[in-house]
Amino acid sequence: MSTQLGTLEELPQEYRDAMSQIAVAPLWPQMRKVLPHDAPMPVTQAHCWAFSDIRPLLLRAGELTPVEKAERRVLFLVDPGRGAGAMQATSTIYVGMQLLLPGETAPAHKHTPSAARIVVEGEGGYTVVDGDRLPMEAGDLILTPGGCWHDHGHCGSKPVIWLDALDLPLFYYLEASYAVEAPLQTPRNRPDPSEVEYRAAGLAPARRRDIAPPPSYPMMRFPWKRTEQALREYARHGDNGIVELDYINPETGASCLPTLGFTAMMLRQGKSVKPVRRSASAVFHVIAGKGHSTINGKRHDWSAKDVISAPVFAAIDHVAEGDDAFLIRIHDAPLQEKLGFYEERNR
Ligand code: GTQ
Repeated sequence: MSTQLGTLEELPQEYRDAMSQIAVAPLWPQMRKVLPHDAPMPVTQAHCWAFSDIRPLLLRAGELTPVEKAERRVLFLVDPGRGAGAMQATSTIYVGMQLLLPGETAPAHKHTPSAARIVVEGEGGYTVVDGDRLPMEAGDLILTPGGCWHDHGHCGSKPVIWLDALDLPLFYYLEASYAVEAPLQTPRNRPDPSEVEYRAAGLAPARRRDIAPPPSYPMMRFPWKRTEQALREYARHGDNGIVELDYINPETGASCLPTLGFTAMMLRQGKSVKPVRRSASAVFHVIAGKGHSTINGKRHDWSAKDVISAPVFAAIDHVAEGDDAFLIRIHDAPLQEKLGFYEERNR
């Protein structure tokens, strides 16, 4: 198996010019770059963004730029492997920290990419998704799937900050990304489906499926309180392995969004967790606790509200220090499964 397939430089200059002129190029000098042996060569570099670094700059954005002007007041997290301005934390995952000040609203829009929010700080924020008003409490996961109208508001008294996660890089690359704007929605005067139709795990409304098929996105809000409770019980009575729960569509059991997966994790204090190497890339958001993750040999220390990225096939060890830690892993396994290549490898 050759690793070197010939270079562009060894070809005569006049031949290279002739190719450029008619807009063609030889594959062989670039073949190994696009088809490396045995495993991909990720561009993504693992990184840890400390919330304590982002917060002051985000609050400053609140002074510098009114929300009316910004539409969405967000600082997005830039993969160091891609460099300045890259709207990617990994190959497929965009994440940003969004700020809404008391009394502000972010106008309604819908777009082709799907999004989800994880609430980081503050009380009184809400997102209206297709007419349902979803309260945003710390740690809640709020979905705004592609094609669903959403606007944000804030009736509390202190700044609200949440983490946005979108499959924007994929949609942008597909030349499929665009948004449609609209005025604020008038929310229905009832609690959201997580409080009504899907109040308890394993229960879903009985429907005449022939005339009323379940909605594609039946539940848009996953309250953190319930998730934490479920993780703690699972940790107490589960098989003592890795304590993880996937966020799923309660009607179908499929991932809660089409391309992005969300997995709640509990790390028991002092215990090292070494998951399999996955073909999916990941972004971890720390809900509570502190610890460190060694990713491909490099240690990243983290505490509550921080964000850590990991490239595809990363070897990752997590350790929670002091107390149990809770994280949400955002990943692209659902996309890879749909495309038929999701893979896990032993280390
Ligand atoms: O809140 O709708 O970070 O449309 C990027 C694009 C947030 C949003 C982002 C968006 C939004």
